[in-house]
This record gives sequence, C-alpha cells and structure tokens, in this order.
Amino acid sequence: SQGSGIDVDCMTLTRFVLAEQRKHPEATGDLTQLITAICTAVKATSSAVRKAGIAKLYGIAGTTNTTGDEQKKLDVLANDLFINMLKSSFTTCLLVSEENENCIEVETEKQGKYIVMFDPLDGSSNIDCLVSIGTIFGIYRKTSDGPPSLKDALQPGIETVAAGYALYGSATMIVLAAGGSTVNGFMLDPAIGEFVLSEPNIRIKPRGKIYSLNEGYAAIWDEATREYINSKKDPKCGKPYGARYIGSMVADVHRTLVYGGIFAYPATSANPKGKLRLLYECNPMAYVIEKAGGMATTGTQRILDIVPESIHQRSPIFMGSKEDVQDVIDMYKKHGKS
Ligand code: P6P
Repeated sequence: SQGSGIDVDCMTLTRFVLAEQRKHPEATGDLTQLITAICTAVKATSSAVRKAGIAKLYGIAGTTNTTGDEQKKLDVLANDLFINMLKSSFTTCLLVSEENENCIEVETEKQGKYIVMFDPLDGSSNIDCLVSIGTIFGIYRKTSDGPPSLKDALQPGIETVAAGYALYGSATMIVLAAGGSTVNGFMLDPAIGEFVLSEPNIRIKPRGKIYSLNEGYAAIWDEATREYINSKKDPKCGKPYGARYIGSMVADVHRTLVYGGIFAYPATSANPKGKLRLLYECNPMAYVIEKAGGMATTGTQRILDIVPESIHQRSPIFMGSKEDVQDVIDMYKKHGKS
C-alpha cells in the first residue's frame, strides 16, 4: 500500500476467480459470474447480520421453514437475497435451499447450466445471542437433457464443481474451493466492499488436538462414537484432546479447518441420520475439507460418495484432520460396521 492503507493491487475474489477461469480456454465465464452473484448476496447478508441488533431485523418472522424451525427475519432476508442474485446471474437453472421444501426452478429465460444447493443462514438459532452464523453453498453442473428437474439436484458430492461458505464472525470471510486443487480464504474489506485474498491455499493439519460435537446426546450415541469420544477424553496414551463446540456448523468447521481436529454431528438413536443436511451442509463442507487435505465420513462411507434420494435428507458426519477421521473409520470397523 502507498501510505493510504489501500493496497493498489489487492487480489479480490473476483480477480482470483477470473484468473482461475483464464486457465481454462473453454470456460465461458459463467462460473465467475455465478460466484460474483454469491459474493453480492453474502455482502448484503453480512450487512444485515451486522445491523440486526440495531435494525431489530432479528426476531420471529411468524413463519416456519421446512425443518419446522421458527424462521427469523434474517433467514427470510438471506434466502430471498440468494434466490434473486442467483436467478439474475443467468447462470443457474435449479436451486435447492434449506428454506424451501421443493426445488426452485429458474425461469426459462434466465436459465444457465449450474445447480446451486445452499443454506442461506446456517446456525440461525444463534442469531439472537450474536454467535457467529454462516452461509453454505455447493455448485453442480446440469448434465441431463431436457428441462431441469429433481433428479438434477440428486447428484453425489463428488460431482461438485465448486463449494464454499461465508462466516459472519468477528470478520466476514468467504472460504472457497473453486475447481482447482486449493482452498482459499477471502476477508471482506468493508472499506472497499470487496473480498480480498487473506488466506491463500489453506491446508488442514493431518492431526489436531480438538474434538467438537454436542455431548448432550452422549447417552444416545452408538457404541463406536461413544468409545471414540471417550478415547479423546481419556486416552490410553498421549494427552486428552480439548473440547470446543459453538453449535453453528460454519463456525465449528472453520475452526476445524484452521486449527485442525475433528467436528462431528453423529447419528443417535433418536436421529439415526444425525441432524445435518447432506446437500447444503455436509457435501459443501466435505468438499472444502477434502480439498484442504482432510476427510469427511459418515463413519462407514465417504460423504461425497453418498447418492442422495431426497433434497433435505440428513447424514451423520465426522470431518476434519485426516488422521483423526481415519481413527473414527477404524473405530466403526472395530465395531463391525464398514
Ligand atoms: P445441536 C444450527 O442450528 C445447526 O443447523 C448447525 O449449524 C449446527 O452444527 C447444529 O445445528 C447444532 O445442532 O443439536 O448441537 O444444537
């Protein structure tokens, strides 16, 4: 910078994605346009989240979403922003949102080749106590002939074209895995309203020292989860792991990516498929974690290999440092599940 504090050559997310696009002569620029539209929706959502306490934007909107949670105004606002920005980017043909029971088909005249799964404001139960919340998105290509339909939304996570999340934390950051082999973090600079590359090529440690899950369900975990978590708290050798749980997936997964360790939302006898949704929570986060050198499993199956059967289906998930996740896979094998 030249004393004014402004970096006159800052690497914005738009520049970064454009440079990535230029590496592929056949690229049409649609993905660049799509990711730019997502950035706009994230900036507007970030502004609303930061003002919530002042503008009284939070509070019950009086409607409930498909999962029965009471929708808060910010949920509704974020969902409308993403739907409108994605549709008006002319790059999408089908959308799946946590807030909408059915797939959203883009009007014919605005259709493009991409399908986007997203959770516009994940962790919304934390809004009123000002705990960090986030947006999660996964981008797929429409490969079938004919008009977009439900089957186009039921692709396994391995078909992901790009995925990432926005964290509305002490700062607003987008972490993006866009096709290439690296994961990159972009911090929103409010002075210029741009996402600027701040964490290039994020890699997750092979092993961490933190485990992260809701221990309130310990009595209804399966035996493999119980024995694994006990081995973190009272190891036969080595030091116990630390426990951290925010209860907001984007915040817990981002800490896991940056510090290492393992995040889990396992199956319980009450919820045999756990709580987190495959299409717009598990898959995008699993894609980012794998691209950063980590792993993501149900305990017996790689998350990205699951062939979805419905758009809001849930999946148990253990994700993070590959050696920690491998320990879970070995534990499930020990308990006769593979
Ligand atoms: P629990 C937030 O409501 C959320 O969907 C995720 O962001 C978070 O990881 C999980 O649910 C927390 O669930 O059962 O631990 O409160």
